[in-house]
Amino acid sequence: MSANDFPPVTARPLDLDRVRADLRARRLGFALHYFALIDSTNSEARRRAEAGAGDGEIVIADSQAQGRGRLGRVWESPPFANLYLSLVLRPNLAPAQAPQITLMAAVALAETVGSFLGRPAAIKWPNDIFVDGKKLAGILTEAACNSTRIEYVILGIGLNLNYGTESMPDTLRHRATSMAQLCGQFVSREKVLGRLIQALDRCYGELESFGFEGLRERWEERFIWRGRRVRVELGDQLVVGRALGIEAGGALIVEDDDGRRHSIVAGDVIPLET
Ligand code: BT5
Repeated sequence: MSANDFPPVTARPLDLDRVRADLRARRLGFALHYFALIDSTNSEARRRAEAGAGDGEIVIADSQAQGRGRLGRVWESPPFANLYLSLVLRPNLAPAQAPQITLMAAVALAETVGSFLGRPAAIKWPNDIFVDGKKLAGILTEAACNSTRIEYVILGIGLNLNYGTESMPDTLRHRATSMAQLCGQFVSREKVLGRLIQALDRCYGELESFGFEGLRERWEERFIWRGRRVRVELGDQLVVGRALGIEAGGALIVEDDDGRRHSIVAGDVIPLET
């Protein structure tokens, strides 16, 4: 076993009673629905939301058979090692503000991870959490809106905790990391889960009560490419310039060499210098 792999002493179910006992949250996590194995916590949370689940209910699983990323990509979800959770949110926000939920979650995740590691975690646009140049966590938000309001948002989070490099598929080994790899020791899933729910609770409350501005500043402080030159490929259009930050709607702002500002909603962004 290498220093980057970990023995399977965490091969036990999450102890949610412990999480509940320590949880200090106002709105989130009063209902924690646990599954040893599920297709995808996002799919289960959506089924529950459609059946009337309330704001703040959380679906959590020890493993996922069809964990997903964005655009149909796979989220590796081995059993007992990591956190896979999805929140049902019914925010008091207009549909145009739905992307702010994802940005808010990135801030809460980065703050939680940073407090455990004792050093900052970075956010890679749109919503990956990176430490030491490797992906530690991802967020998948799926919203159901009508013309005037958000009906619900499913906020899915995958956070690698005790995932050893040797357990990772080859495609991830050099691109992904886990809290245990970064700390050099096992990390309590219950402790991180509790702190993460509390951070989400705090940031979600802030977003609804005070708006997005404060969260935007914290997002931009952690933005991995802030001020750096990037290349953005938008279909057959190419934008080269400096990444400045994000707009309230979640678009990336890139200023090209002629001083023109572009709002990037989707596209591949590649940093041009280190
Ligand atoms: C994401 O997608 O990063 C969003 C991931 C959200 C996963 C959670 S788990 C709970 C909930 N239920 C679900 O079914 N999903 C959510 P994206 O930006 O598209 O990144 C996907 C890419 O990340 C993959 O193509 C891989 O390159 C990489 N990847 C896959 N599994 C990973 C892992 N465990 N750790 C780090 N990187 C991973």
